[in-house]
Amino acid sequence: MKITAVRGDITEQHVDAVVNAANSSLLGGGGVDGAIHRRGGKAILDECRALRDSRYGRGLPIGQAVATTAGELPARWVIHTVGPGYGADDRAELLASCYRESLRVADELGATSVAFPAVSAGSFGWPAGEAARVAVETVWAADTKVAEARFVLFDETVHQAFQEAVRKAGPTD
Ligand code: AR6
Repeated sequence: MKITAVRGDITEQHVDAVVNAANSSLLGGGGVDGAIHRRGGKAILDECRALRDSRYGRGLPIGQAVATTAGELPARWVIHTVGPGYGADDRAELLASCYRESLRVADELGATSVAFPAVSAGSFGWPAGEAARVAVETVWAADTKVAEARFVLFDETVHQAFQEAVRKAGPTD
């Protein structure tokens, strides 16, 4: 798998699927979530509402992932996942689960290129270095057909942390 860490805006990525750092409500919020719903338009929110009505009446649990259309975004799908807050006891396992489950959903969709944000590294309070290590190690070790994982980071410090984690993971192709 080719793994890269680029600085940019996740809503502008031309990939099969972009991952959203959502919350359990699936009804939007700030950060990446706000940007995806703003740029992607109403179709995404409509599908999220339908998912709440059908499968996730109690909300999408932390560490799980579910897909919707990508509306007006250049991608084909949005994969919504809910990261753990930094205080959670089993936070590293839950964050790893976000990436593993997102890749599992990508495989179900037949998506082979996926853009990830730094899940939990914003409102949810994770230090960039720890968030990057869990993210890159998990994606690197995943059993998946996804051929390209692109981490898209908004802030330079977070970008540097992910670049460092990718470098430590060794050559990717
Ligand atoms: N593209 C890429 N990265 C971005 C973008 C963007 N357009 N916008 C922000 N980031 P966050 P979390 C970076 O807070 O910590 C929401 O309200 C940001 O700088 O989006 O998982 C949800 O509804 C940070 O490095 O996600 C939840 O309630 C990283 O993306 C909660 O926040 C993640 O920050 C989720 O918190």
